[in-house]
Amino acid sequence: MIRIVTTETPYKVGETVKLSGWVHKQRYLSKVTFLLLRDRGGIIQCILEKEWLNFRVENESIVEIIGDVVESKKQKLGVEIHVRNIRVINKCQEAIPFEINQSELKAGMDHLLNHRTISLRHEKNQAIFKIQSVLSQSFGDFFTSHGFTRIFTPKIVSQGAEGGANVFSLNYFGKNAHLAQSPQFYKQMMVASGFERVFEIGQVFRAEAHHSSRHLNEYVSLDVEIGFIDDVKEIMEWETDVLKYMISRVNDQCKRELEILDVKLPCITEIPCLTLYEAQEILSSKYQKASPEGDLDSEGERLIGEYVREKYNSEFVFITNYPCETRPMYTMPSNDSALTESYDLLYKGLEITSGGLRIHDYEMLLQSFSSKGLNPNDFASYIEMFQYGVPPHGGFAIGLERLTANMTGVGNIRGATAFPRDLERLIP
Ligand code: AMO
Repeated sequence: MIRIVTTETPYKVGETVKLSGWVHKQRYLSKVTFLLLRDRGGIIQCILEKEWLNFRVENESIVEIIGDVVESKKQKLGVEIHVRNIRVINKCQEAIPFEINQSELKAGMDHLLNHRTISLRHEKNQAIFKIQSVLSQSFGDFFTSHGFTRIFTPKIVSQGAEGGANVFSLNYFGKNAHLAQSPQFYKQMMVASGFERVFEIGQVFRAEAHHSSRHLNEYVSLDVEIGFIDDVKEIMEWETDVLKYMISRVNDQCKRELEILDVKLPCITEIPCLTLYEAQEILSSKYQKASPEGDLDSEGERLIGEYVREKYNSEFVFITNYPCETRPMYTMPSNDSALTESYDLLYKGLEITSGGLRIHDYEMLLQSFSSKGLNPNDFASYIEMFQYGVPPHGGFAIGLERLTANMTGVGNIRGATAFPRDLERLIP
């Protein structure tokens, strides 16, 4: 008999089926034992009577059940399983470190992360990572259907691509190497190699010594790079369109998960846009909040998130026109100004994306590297291609965990990361 999975297979009343999974919860009455069986699809009630009445096994053990499907209006699935046979496949041998068959996990974040295989079994965590899976899949599907090529670029690199000191170093057979901060140079190189439109879904590494609810030291970057584009607005339109598509896919494919998390996704029509200058002015006049030179800090982002929700009824806002000083060396400057053709996207007051046009002129790029105090020779394998015909191009990157955390209402980015890496955590 083939194993069926709860909620994935329509049940036929009267049919005999085989199910396997974890023993979620048991309740013993004088004439009946109720056993809730959990598998990747959800939870189903199984009824043990007569010779099975005194069957006992620890919760979280793995069992296989063969039983009859019986109509039950009280059950969400509309059916329950009357057990004909139950077999223990692998017993849970130790008391689990915290209860997972309650509506909420009642333990601190560290404890939950220390025992990740247990906390991930909770249905809210199952829902978060299923939504994350659909987000990444739909991101890829959207761009594939628009003529983009999926690329895989190295994560062991000779130089950081984002500037700054937040790079991890490693010894690469006696040479100094780094873990990639982003696929920035390589996605541009793939555009220059003739692929024109590329995307990548991959891990990147930031040696940021932050204790924060929004920073990881390893995260998944959803990257896009588009050739033959010379207006940053077009890039913002691509991002708006992919987000609309990703949200519609989650709404279609994750109804059960959204219900478990009690989450309603935003409806994007148009994303409002503020220049950095306007955002800083709003912060100063409306919230008496000073901003760092050429940027917003996390509190400023949060307040701007509140502002656009009130004013535009939007959970998203683009912030544009950052100055050259606060953007990386590859960013295209605006004509006749010290600003750049770049943007950040905030979602519920948290930056989830940076993007913009890139410099495609060789001399201008050399100049930009030098003005940031970087030696162009250290980046020669990237810079040299700009002598050989590179189209105008630009792109963006979305932090998958930040997007997932905000979408699922998880307050801390670690909750949207299966196995987070932060200042203290290297295991599990
Ligand atoms: P940036 O450095 O702004 O831009 O990163 C893009 C997005 O990645 C996410 N992110 C992080 N998520 C978790 N932990 C971190 N430490 C972390 N750092 C960044 C954020 C952020 O908006 N190459 C450019 C993108 C581009 O222009 O194409 C880049 O990496 O969501």
